[in-house]
Amino acid sequence: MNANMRVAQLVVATLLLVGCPTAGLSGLIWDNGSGIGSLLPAFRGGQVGADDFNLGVLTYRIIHIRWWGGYPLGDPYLDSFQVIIRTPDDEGMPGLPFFLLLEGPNPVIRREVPGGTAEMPLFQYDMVVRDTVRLSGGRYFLEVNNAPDPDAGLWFWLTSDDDGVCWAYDTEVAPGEWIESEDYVGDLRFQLYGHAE
Ligand SMILES: [Ca+2]
Repeated sequence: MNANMRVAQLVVATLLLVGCPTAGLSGLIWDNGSGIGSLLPAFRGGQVGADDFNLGVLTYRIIHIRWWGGYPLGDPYLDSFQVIIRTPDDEGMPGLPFFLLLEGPNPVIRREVPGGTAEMPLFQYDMVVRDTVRLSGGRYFLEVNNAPDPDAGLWFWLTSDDDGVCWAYDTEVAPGEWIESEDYVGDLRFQLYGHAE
């Protein structure tokens, strides 16, 4: 290894340590983030959403999660995100929590992005994963909720297309159960960054 390579490694390591949410971001390992589907909220107020991803056969360390959303009432409030990675249950639905990535040690950076309207601006959210989150190959679910308390306001997760499938933790049709989206279809818009180990 020559000196230039050492410097380059040091720069990369420094970027990771600093955790800048946008600079030096590489290692896209799951991409549901390229498009914008319907601007209509994918879920009813208070519902929690999740979508699946598949890492194939390799083991990955997840270092950064990015997702997009907005506020149907047009008034961004103080976010309080809970981000959870779940394994599938026996029926292929979102199952037990595998990693709970809470807001406290994982501050979420919010910034407005093009594509919204004056009444409903759209936002990108970036979270540096500070814990060691290592996922062996296979299928998982990413759940993101933002203070799903109607008194705190409403937040919705943008979809990335209009024909994919996502899941909602239902509060009305089948309380306490995950249901597969049928009436409000679309993959949820998110990206995972990391590296194979
Ligand atoms: Ca999906």
